[in-house]
Amino acid sequence: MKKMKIILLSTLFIALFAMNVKAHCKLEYPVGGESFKSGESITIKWKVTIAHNTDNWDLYFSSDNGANWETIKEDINVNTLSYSWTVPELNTNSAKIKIVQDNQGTDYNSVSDAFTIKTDSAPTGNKIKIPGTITGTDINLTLQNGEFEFFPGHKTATMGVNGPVLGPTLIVNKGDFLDIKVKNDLNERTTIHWHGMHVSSENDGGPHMIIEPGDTWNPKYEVKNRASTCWYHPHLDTHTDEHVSKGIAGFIIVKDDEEAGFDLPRTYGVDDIPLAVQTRSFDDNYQVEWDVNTDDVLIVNGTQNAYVDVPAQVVRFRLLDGSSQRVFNFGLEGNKDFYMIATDGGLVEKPVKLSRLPLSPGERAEILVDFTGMEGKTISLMSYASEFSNGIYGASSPGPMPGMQLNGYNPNPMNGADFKIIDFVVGQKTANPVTAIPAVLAGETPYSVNDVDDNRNITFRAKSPGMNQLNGDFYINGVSFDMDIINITIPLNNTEIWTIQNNTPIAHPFHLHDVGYYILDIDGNPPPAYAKGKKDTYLVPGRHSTMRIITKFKNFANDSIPYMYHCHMLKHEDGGMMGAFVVVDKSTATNELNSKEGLFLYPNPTRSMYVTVELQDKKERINAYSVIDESGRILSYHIVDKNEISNMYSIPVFNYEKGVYMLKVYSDNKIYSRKLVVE
Ligand SMILES: [Cu+2]
Repeated sequence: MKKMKIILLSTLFIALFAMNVKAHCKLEYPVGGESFKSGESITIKWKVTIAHNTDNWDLYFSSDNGANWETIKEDINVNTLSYSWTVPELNTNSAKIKIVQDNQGTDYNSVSDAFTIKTDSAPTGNKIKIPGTITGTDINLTLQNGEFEFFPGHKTATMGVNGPVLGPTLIVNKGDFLDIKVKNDLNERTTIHWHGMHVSSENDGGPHMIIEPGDTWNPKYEVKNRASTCWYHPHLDTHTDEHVSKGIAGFIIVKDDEEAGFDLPRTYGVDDIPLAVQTRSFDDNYQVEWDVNTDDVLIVNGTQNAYVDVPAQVVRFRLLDGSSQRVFNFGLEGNKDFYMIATDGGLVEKPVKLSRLPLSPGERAEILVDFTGMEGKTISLMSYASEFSNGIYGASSPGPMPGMQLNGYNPNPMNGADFKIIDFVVGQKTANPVTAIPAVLAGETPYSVNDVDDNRNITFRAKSPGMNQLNGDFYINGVSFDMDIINITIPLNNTEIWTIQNNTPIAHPFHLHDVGYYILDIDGNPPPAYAKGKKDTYLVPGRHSTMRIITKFKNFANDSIPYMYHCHMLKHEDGGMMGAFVVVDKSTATNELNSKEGLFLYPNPTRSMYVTVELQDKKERINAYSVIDESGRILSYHIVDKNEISNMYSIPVFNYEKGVYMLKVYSDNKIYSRKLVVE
């Protein structure tokens, strides 16, 4: 009986005791999200949150997200609320710490979220390749087929420049006169376009400047750009995606005195690091796929799961979205601030403090990140694509609603998700580090709307409406790209506003060759702070959004070889979402053949592929023209597409034999006749 009483009492006692000892604790450091280096000493901290008892603490560690626990230290005195711990030698991003009150089991514990541990000698992932450089004005580039191991142990057929994949960084100075030899050792034709460079159309490397296999193309030009980050890539009609996806792309870094006057990092590969960010699709045999929407492999400078060593100081990154289609939403892990110092067109007025920077295919930006005091730490550059609203290639749905299909797009772990671009592994400072973000830089003065000579409309629409329309093709001003048609003819030195209206459900990056542009407004609102400098590519939102840009077509005129304006989603571009424009210099139209009766015709006599017709009265419009030979036979009668009607038109003459022809131009209320001499 007495024994029974004791058992009852002790049961009661245990129950009471258990109620009294809800001694809860809270881990205060690490809490998760941190990154530690193996061998680093950290102080684990915790606090008591509810009533306390006298039982001691046990500390545990998991390297596999809590599946298995190892003891760090048991029986730590109850009055101690921290413990100094040396981080073990391993690489994991799923490490956790657990504090447990001794003898109380897992009911009374606190577990951190996952944190990262990286060893000194072997950070997780693959060390990035920094492209080699070519300096000087004689530049030799060889386009070649190759093989590259994007996946260890598996060879992928590639195209590269002076190597199997990607190409060297060209480092040039404003004012340099470049003599570039591009030898095509591929067994197919291609072109090389200097994206962002302000050069004449014959040097621009658009679809008309074809380099046949075995041939060498020799563009020669003066560098007129301000200091900036440009790039080069193929631009062959209907094959751009294939040639870029197989690996042809390289940086161009332009330097100038203005940029040199600021205290900015500029030691290439050390504190001035180019990052070509691309996504790719590979088939089951590890071969590159193009003209697809299944890009699920991220590479930076050709490296998967990349890291780069950076010094513990201010570091400059030159970001390029070199993807075929994907838009990235760049940001730093933990929302650490960074500073944009340059857009496509070079330095901006002052650094723009950002936590996010979206870039679409073709766009570049230069950013500064301050790693001061972060020796031994690793921080990831991320794409926070979960923050994209639908209607962007990169969001969870590329159309405004999930039902609008894009073949092969989902499932893809990158779509609408946050993912790592690259790890920055912070090491020691360099000898002469840049330690501060400059307060001011130097921007360019945008063109004034008061100086505008002409306005044009550029309208995007899907070829066929309906739930399948995202699969393309897409039209600009109602037509597909045609190698033989010049869509827009622009007088040299015209300042123009282009209103780009996107009547499709998806955002398209609009790229303008030759001159770049300033964004006036997007749907009536000023552009975001990171898009206020000069751009040459920018994402026009979908669903009837309108972007207005202003630019001036200066320095270069050529009646025959056009420049391009196009969507820089390469699948769309190859599918015809591109147009051609020529810049024409009518000051050369001086003789009798060129100008009379209110009509300019130039060049005339011509050896060009096109001649320009321009009505002096800008309000008059060219509706049609005909070409008649000396025997009176009509060789051509062409009605101008209604989207291309203006007072100017470029007439193709490349099919005509040498000789004298009669050109008839039909305007709204007049027919002009003019002798045309083809030499
Ligand atoms: Cu597009």
